[in-house]
Amino acid sequence: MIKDWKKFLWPYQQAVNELKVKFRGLRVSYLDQTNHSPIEFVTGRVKPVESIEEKLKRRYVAEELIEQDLQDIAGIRIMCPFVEDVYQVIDVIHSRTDMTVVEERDYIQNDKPSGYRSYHMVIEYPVYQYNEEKKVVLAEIQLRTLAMNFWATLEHSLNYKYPNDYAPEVKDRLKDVAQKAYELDVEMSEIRKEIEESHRRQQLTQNLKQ
Ligand code: 0O2
Repeated sequence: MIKDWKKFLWPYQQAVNELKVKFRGLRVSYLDQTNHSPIEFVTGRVKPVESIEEKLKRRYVAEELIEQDLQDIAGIRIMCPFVEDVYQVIDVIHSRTDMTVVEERDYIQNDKPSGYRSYHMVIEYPVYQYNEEKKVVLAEIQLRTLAMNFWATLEHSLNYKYPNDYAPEVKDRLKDVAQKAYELDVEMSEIRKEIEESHRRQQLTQNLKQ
């Protein structure tokens, strides 16, 4: 087993720190330059050692394959106001030259059996160590709306406290809540479109009057 976890996890911690700064900076830049940021807030974490060990065991991952098989040791979460914003940020991530997308899972269009929705991207991200040696680590970026985050956060905390203790009816109710959260997202997007369209029409009328 890995003896020096601090040393092993350093590049992952560095990746999380740098990515948080970059995506939070992007939000500030959007707000400075436009009237809307597709990023509401950003969080990040390095997977705790106990969770890494549990996942290694559960998936029968050999220690020498840990870096390529465990894609979420470094995890970034980007919360977006609207569903369209999630896809906008995905495009931004694809266009970046400082990270490379190697895998994507769209759990927004294809929700999980639990009702969970988010967009997952695995990226390769280089960090530079004291001797200027470059180390490329994998990091998982989860993108979701505020409504998806509300559901996932509460469901995760319930599952963490009472693992696998749900009766089937409770699972169904949780799934139902996830669907309602998604309907809120869809409705908010429609309202936004209508407001933007009405604003556009007003501007057009004003321009014609001038
Ligand atoms: P944490 O604390 O958020 O990191 P696996 O990791 O083996 O379960 P896989 O295929 O590696 O599965 O990854 P997957 O399913 O694409 O994504 C796993 C992560 O997505 C989870 O990480 C959660 O963050 C989130 N997730 C997936 N399904 C659910 C769900 O039903 N409810 C909630 N709340 N989150 C979900 P971790 O490691 O479980 O937790």
